[in-house]
Amino acid sequence: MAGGPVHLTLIDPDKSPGAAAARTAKGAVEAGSHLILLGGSTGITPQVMGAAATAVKGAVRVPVVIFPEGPDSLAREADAVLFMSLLNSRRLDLVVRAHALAAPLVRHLGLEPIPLGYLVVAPGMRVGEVGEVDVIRRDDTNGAVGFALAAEYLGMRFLYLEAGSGAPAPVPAPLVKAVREVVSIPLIVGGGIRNASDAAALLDAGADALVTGTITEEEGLGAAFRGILEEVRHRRAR
Ligand code: 1GP
Repeated sequence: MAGGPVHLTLIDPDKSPGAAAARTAKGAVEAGSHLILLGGSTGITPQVMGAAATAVKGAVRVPVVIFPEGPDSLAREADAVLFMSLLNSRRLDLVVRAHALAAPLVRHLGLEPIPLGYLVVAPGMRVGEVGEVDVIRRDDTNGAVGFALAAEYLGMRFLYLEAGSGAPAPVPAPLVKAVREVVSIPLIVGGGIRNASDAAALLDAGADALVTGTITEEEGLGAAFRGILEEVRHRRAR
């Protein structure tokens, strides 16, 4: 992407409501994160999402984007929403039908929809289970490439490779590299990124954006988080 890779901080407004979300966002942006994603829990209400978005927007000047769990997680106080198809789900609603129900609400709320293909790689964690996903095996580069190219050919603007929140290891770098070699849309990679060496391997494989969530929930904005940001920052400065 122009200017080099970016980092996205995922904050769960159920675990970090309102002012807590704003504190995390402020610290993350001060450390160099480029965008705040709000989401992560099932059953979030528009009120909780709206309060978090308002608080975060009051604290930082970066885009605030909803990582949706369904129409109930949408709130007009955010800037945009990942308008994402769960490409390898067995649930038709998560591939496209929920989108037909949510689209008029996205329009009504004035949220910018960001067209995105969401591809879950093993282990997949909770999203793999709840989303009834046929996860991409960690060595199945051909499978990942097929979905990635299909997403691009369908006109999706971004591809998100997800190992699942809290995954013991991120999406394998060779899989990211194989996808990078064939698609031209930006690659977002998340799930299980815990330290600078995870970040370095994924960035060197061609990730355009890294998403972290669990690390700030469990370890705060300490050395590991800053190490990840440092890997992103020095690739931008090159
Ligand atoms: C989840 O990819 C994100 O959708 C972030 O994952 O919580 O493991 O950082 P972690």
